[in-house]
Formats: sequence, structure tokens, C-alpha cells
Amino acid sequence: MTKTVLLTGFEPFNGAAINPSWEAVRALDGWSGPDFQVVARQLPCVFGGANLALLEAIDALKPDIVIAVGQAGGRPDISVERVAINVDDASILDNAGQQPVDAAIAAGGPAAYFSTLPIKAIVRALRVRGLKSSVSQTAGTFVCNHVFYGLMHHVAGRSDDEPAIKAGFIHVPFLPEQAADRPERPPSMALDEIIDGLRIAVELALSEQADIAEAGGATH
Ligand code: PCA
Repeated sequence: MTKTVLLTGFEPFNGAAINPSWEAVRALDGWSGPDFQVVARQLPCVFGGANLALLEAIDALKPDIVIAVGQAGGRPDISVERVAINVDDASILDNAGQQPVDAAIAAGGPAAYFSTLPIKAIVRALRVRGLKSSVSQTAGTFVCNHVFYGLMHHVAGRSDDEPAIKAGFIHVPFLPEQAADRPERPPSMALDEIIDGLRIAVELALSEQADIAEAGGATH
């Protein structure tokens, strides 16, 4: 049976003109193989609204796998997120002018959820292909973590007669043109490399049953 993979990316935020997460996932929209098809959707960078759009897309597309993707400006690599936490704590305004502080995403929900993607297998495969990648222990407390938590909360709350959804979140760096605009010259990655990395992540999510056990945690 054909599996549907939903990839989401975000609209630009914080005054930017472009968001590499959307540029990358839209390039993979319509990619398919004998047993899978990829659909890309854009999410607004808005607390609440992003999760409504995500859940609408899940309802409409009935994906088997969901990988949400966001920009993490300043990070040097493709970071595969391990954990979503139940808090919104924004240091900047979202695209609707909201700035929640220390607010629960799901009142009474668990403190955190783990990604169900094979995160270490993805990181290893990316590195084997020469792409910079690491496991990240925090997706922050802005709209990306909000979507990651909302996604995992939805997936965890599905009933037993609904098909399971494998899901997680990946952060990508600035594009070179975004970095060049900033005085601090943050790290960046070419769009083609980001697209390649996401393609590998989709392949691994489709093929791997369990994650690999490979040391690589942080000591602090
Ligand atoms: N990055 C932001 C939100 C949207 C995006 O692409 C974040 O990391 O929260």
C-alpha cells in the first residue's frame, strides 16, 4: 500500500523574506516512489493557528508519516529533534502578534513527547552522505516546538483503530543568502543540501522499523 508522507514547512517570520524549511519541503512536494508519496504543506508561524493547519492537513491527507520542518537560524547543521515540551515561551512575536509566556500547549498534557522517527539512524545516514547533522535535545519554546508538541499530542491521542502515525521534527539552518545579510555571519547550508537531507530523512522514516543505538548524547 502506498504510504503518504506529509512534510510541513513554515512561512517566513520575524520580518524575514524567506524560510528555508518551506523552500526545502516544497521542493519535495509530489516526490513519489513505488510505495510512497510525499505531500508538502506550509504552516503559518502562528501559535494555535499552525497546529490547526497541521491537524487539518492530517485529517485531509491521512499520512502514515509526518515530518515537520522549521528554521533554526544560527544552528550549523540539520538538527533532528528528540523531544517536544509542553510550553510556549516566546522571545519574539509570532506572525499574528502573539507572544505567549510560560503557557501550556495542552493543559493537563504530559510534560514532553519523544519523536518517533529513527532520529539517530537519520543523523548517521546524513553524515554518511557528507551532510552536517546532529540530534538536538530541544526544539526551543517558539512555534516550532509548539507544532512538534501539537503533532506528537495528536499522534499519541489517536485511537487504536486509527492507523499509527510516525512523527517528528527537523530544524534546518539559514540559507547562505540569509546568513550573508547578518553582521554576525551565522552558519548556513545550501538549499540543495537541506533538500538532500530531508530526502534521506524521509527514506529512513519509511524503511527503519526501530532506531539504532549509537552513543552521541550530550553531557550538559
Ligand atoms: N522556526 C521557528 C518557528 C518557525 C520556524 O521556521 C522556531 O524554531 O520555532
